[in-house]
Amino acid sequence: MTFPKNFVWGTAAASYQIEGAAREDGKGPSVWDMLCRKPGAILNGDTGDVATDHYHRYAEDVAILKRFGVQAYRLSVSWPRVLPAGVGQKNEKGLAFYDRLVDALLEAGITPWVTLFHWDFPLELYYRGGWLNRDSAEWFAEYATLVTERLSDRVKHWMTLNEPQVYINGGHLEGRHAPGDQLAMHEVLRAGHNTLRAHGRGVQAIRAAAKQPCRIGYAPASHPKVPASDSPADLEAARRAFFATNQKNVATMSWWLEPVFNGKYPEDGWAFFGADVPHVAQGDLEVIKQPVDFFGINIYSADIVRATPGGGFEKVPFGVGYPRTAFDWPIVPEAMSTTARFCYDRYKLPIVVTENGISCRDTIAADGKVHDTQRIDFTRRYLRELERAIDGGVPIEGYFHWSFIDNFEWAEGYKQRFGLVYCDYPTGKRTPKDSAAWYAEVIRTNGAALHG
Ligand code: IFM
Repeated sequence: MTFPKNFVWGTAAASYQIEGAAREDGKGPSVWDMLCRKPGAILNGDTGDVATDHYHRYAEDVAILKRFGVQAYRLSVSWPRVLPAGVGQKNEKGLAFYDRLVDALLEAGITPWVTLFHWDFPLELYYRGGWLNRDSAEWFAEYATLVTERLSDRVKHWMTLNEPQVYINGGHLEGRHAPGDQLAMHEVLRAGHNTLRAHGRGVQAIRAAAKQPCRIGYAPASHPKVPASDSPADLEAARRAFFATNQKNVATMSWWLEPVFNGKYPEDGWAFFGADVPHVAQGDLEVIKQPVDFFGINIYSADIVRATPGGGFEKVPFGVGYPRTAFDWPIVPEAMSTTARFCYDRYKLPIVVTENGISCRDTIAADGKVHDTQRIDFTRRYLRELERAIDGGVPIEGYFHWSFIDNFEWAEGYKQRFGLVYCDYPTGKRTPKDSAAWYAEVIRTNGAALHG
């Protein structure tokens, strides 16, 4: 059977999406706290003020993870909770929360995987220019050092940034994510360059401050491309489409991968963005290209792509009634196998699926349970494709289901439920869904239950 013996089965969540306690124990505001106060910015005027109240209920949450045999939990640290102004004065109570959480996880036999930045950028630093300011890379390094000094006696798995494409594109170009800006392309690319520099400085800071050997990764979003047929021409077309930088936004791959893994911006993107490309100071690319230990990748939907005459590619429209999630994202399980394959072929780093999951219109049924058969079916299909990639020789070290619990889905507020555990927001009551028990069995059998 395919999943290696030491395969890591995990779940994931992120600070602003679950913690709540937005103004407690000395936490500073983040850009998301700010955006949530802007009329019309978030569906139904929802905010992360309380979210799932994980800040207070973390012990109960860890007990649920333990009950379902989850081996690893991917959490993120809230930068303004530990450094209220982003730099300078640290907040002891904020750091103590992550001590408690990490200790509880370890005591439950669950390995913490810590992401340093999952979008809750300190508001005070936004007022100083945010990612547009070159100093942002140094601010991030200061924060990374603080967290590493505090947690690395217990934490051995680190990720720097989650989905830079999404917070730079959504937050700085489209304005639907925090900080809600709609900047010119040259400014968007400048913010992107600085966040890439922050990644590099973050890796350096973790390595310098870690109290024991550790593994460091990066967790970009993916924009998977799946070939329309088994033909080699379509496969290569999908690969070219996956790595192409050819649209007037930054929701692409190579722009975010080539500097990190190869120390250069992709040539097609550099030509495509023309006068808008960022100023690259001497030494920047060396800083960005730090050796990392694994390639974290978040995988959800995909485009279907076919070859066109002359070596081109084009998207194939989804047919009428094609299966979709509650978010309306097309369900394309082959996204797993092709994305893992393309990333490994090009960068030769072990892969960890740092996010994968589905939003469903879950409800509590008359029997008090949540029968989320669509989530089970989705996850089974995606995991089988992951298995196919492993069979094909791609070293895949782990899988983190997004998400452990329903949570604040950014501009969509609480409408989209991604959890294995249902959260009744008015009361905070947790109800593990059928998928949680199913996933527990997948973990217990190291994947054999996918075929049961
Ligand atoms: O909820 C988000 C997460 O914060 C980042 N990746 C995608 C998820 C689902 O949209």
